[in-house]
Amino acid sequence: MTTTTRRAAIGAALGLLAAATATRTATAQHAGHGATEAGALRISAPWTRAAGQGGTGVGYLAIRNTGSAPDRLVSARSAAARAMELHTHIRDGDVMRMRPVEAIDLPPGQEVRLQPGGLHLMLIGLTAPLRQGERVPVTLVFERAGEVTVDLAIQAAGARGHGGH
Ligand SMILES: [Cu+2]
Repeated sequence: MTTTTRRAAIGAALGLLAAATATRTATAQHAGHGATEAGALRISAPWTRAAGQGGTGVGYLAIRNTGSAPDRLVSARSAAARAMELHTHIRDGDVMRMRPVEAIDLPPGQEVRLQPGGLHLMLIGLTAPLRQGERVPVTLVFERAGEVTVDLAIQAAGARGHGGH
C-alpha cells in the first residue's frame, strides 16, 4: 500500500466514523420498550394505518412529559407526505369531525395520547403507499424539546376509529 492509498483508506475510515456518529445523534436515543426520548419527553407506541399513495394517513402515539416545564408539539413533517397537520376530533351534532389544531399541549408530569377518535397526526398527500408491516419515519417538532424522528409502525388499513376521510 502506498502512502497515498493508505491516507485515502484512513480518510475513508474517518469519514465512515463521522457518518455513524452523525446518524446516532440524529435518531436520538431509543430507550427500552420502543420509547424514544427527546429532552424530557418520552414518545411511545407510534403507529399508523396502511393507506394508498396520494391518499391521507393518520399517526398515533403517546407523549409523556417527564420534566417540570410545559412543552408543546407544534408541528410534524415526513418525506412520506406532501404536508402534515395536527388534528383533533370534535362532536358536531351526531357526527365527529376533524379540526386542525395549532399545537398540542404537553403538561409536565402527564401523558398525552394521540389515538383514534381524538388527537392525531394527519399525513396529507402520501408520496408512497403505507404498507402494512413496514414503518414510516415522521419528525415531530416540539417547542422546548426540539425535533425528534419516530417510526410509525404501519398496521392494517381497516382498523376503526378514524372517520372523515
Ligand atoms: Cu385528521
